[in-house]
Amino acid sequence: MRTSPLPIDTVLRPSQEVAEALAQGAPVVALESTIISHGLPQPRNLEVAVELEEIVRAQGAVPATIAVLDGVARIGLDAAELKRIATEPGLRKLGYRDLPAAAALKASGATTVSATSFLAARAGVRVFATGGLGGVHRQWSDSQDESADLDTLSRTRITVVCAGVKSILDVPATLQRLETRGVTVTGFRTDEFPGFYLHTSGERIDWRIETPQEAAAVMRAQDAFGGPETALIVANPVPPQEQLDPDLHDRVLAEALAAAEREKVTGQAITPFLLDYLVRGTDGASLEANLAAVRGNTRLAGQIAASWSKES
Ligand code: PSU
Ligand code: MN
Repeated sequence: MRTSPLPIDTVLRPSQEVAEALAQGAPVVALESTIISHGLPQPRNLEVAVELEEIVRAQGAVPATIAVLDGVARIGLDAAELKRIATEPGLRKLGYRDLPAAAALKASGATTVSATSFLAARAGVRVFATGGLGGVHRQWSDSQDESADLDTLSRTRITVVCAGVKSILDVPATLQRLETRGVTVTGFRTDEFPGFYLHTSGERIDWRIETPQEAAAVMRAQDAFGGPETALIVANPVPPQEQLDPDLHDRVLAEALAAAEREKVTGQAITPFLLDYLVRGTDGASLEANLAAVRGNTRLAGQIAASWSKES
């Protein structure tokens, strides 16, 4: 005889503050943890994790940083838990598919966009801020490396505020996949898809929104239609004055891609490898652009969550 499923609270647990906010319909913003553990160098990563939570609070919303700790997916971390994510050696990087194994084996790990989106939606959090999404890698036809972020966003009702997709990727191919998979893409005060470290990737997008209220209106329309639970991407470019110098970007990225090929870096390791190469190869300038993007996205996500909770 088959045993009945475990109750969800054995694998997924919101903090008390997040649970109360959700019960009251107050605004909540999900934040991912892979950017902290694998995307940013120490010790800046912990400072950033704390700062992003403060930015969410300044918009009148409750931050919910998401990670798996000792086999439980946690929605909202306290200061000691954030520190664990930022400093624990060898912390895993968990995508959506890794969650059941991590839960059963009582493992700990930081969650990527795919795992964070899934867990946020499961917990009832609708708005999520990150830096840049994963997507289709260059030379996809050899590696078949397409981030699981895209698959999760094609079947998860979440609003992701991001500075586009990481510029280490094949951006046109990623936009094409998002179209095929039915993910709604909007530009916040822009007609061009942002380029993560760069203000623009040069790719056109079809829908432009001007205010957080318009983003919330798109979300209400998604729910009015019902149907497949797809995501909404709000692409928010880093301001031109805070972007990485485009020539420096292109030069160091070419070096980084060549190094990854030489050193045969593949799979989960490639994204952290390339991001780290860029930080070192630009003397930290890519890090500043990355942080400017994440801060702006977090602020806008707070505003969208506030608008969404007011009107729904
Ligand atoms: N954005 C950043 N830094 C990061 C990431 C995104 O500014 O480190 C992470 C996200 O967690 C994203 C992941 O989901 O990189 C994509 O990894 P992969 O290409 O292995 O799917
Ligand atoms: Mn990948």
